[in-house]
Amino acid sequence: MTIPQLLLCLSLSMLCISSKPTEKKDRVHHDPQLSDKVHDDAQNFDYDHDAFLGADEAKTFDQLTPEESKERLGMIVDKIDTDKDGFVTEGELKAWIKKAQKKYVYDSVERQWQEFDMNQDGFISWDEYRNVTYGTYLDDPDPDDGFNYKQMMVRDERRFKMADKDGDLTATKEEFTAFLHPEEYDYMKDIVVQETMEDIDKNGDGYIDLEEYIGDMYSHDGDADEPEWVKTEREQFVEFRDKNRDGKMDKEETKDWILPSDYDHAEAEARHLVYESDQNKVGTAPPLPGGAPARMSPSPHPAVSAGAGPAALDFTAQRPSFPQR
Ligand SMILES: *[C@@H]1O[C@H](CO)[C@@H](O)[C@H](O)[C@H]1NC(C)=O
Ligand SMILES: [Ca+2]
Ligand SMILES: [Ca+2]
Ligand SMILES: [Ca+2]
Ligand SMILES: [Ca+2]
Repeated sequence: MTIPQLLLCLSLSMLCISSKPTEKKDRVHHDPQLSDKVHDDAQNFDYDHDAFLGADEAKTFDQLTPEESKERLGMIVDKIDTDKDGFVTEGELKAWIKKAQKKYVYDSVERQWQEFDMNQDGFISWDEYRNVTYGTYLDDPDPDDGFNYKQMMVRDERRFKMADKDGDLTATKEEFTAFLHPEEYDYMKDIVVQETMEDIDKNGDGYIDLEEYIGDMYSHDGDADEPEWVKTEREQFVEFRDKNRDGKMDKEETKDWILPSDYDHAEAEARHLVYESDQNKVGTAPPLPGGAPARMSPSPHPAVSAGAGPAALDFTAQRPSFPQR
C-alpha cells in the first residue's frame, strides 16, 4: 500500500466513524501510528521526526538549540548503529523506528510496574498481581457492584500463565509486557483471539455467527430500523469475515479480523529515510554489488551536521532542503 492509498483508507475510515449514530466497539488491533502528523516531505519533516524519535522525544527537540540537537542526535545515531560499524543500515533503522513505535507500550508497563511488584524483587508473581488487582474481591467475594470478579480473575490467570514463558508463575518485565499488551506478541495472539471469541460467542458454541457479530457492536434498543453502518457490517461479515462461507467465524477467521497484518509503517519509513539519504548523495556509501543492504550516514555523524545528511533527519532547521513556497 502506498502512502496516498493509506491516507485514503484512513480518511474513509474516519468517514465511517463520523457517520455512526451509536458508539461502535472496535475489536480490531491496529499498529500504533508512527506519528499523527501528515507525511508530506514537501511541507515539513514532522512525520519523519516523530517516526525517528517518537512523538514525545521529537517535541523536546523543538525546544533545543541547533547545537544541542546535533549533540543529542549524535548520541541517538550511536544507539541506532547497533553493530557499531559506523553505518546505519535500513535494518537497524527499522528496528529503531519499531522501538519508537512501541514506546507507549513500554511506558505503560513502567508506569504499572511499581504498583504490582510489592516486594520489589524485580519480578511480578501471579500472587502479587492477584493480590493487588483482586485483593478487595478476595476479602469480600460477594460484592454487589455487578462485576464478575471470579470470571475476570480466572481469565487474567490464564493470560498470565500464557505470558509466563518459563512457567515459574512469575513475570519478568518482558513477560509482564506480553500479559498487559498481548496483541504485541506473536506467542500471545491465540489468547487474544480466544478472549475476543469468548466475549462475542454468546451461545458458547465456539463460533461467532452473524447475530453474535452484530450484537457485539450494536444493540437494537427497540429501534425498528437498523442504521446504515450495521447493514454494511452485515455485508462485511458475509463478504469478508466468513471466508469459507459456512455462516460463522472460526478461530482463523476471527484472527484475520482482529489482528490484520497491517501495512508495516516502520519498514516503509526506514526505506523512505534511506532513499531520502540516497537522493541527497551526500555522506552515503555506494550500494555494494550483490544486494548488500542500503547504507547511510557513515561515521562519525554526517547526518547530524546541518545540510550534510539526509534532509529528513536534519533537526536543525524547520524546512531543511526544500525551497519555500
Ligand atoms: C497475598 O495475600 C495473601 C492474603 O492476604 C497473603 O497471605 C500473601 O502473602 C500475599 N502474597 C503476596 C505475594 O503478596
Ligand atoms: Ca515481586
Ligand atoms: Ca516467568
Ligand atoms: Ca456462537
Ligand atoms: Ca466461517
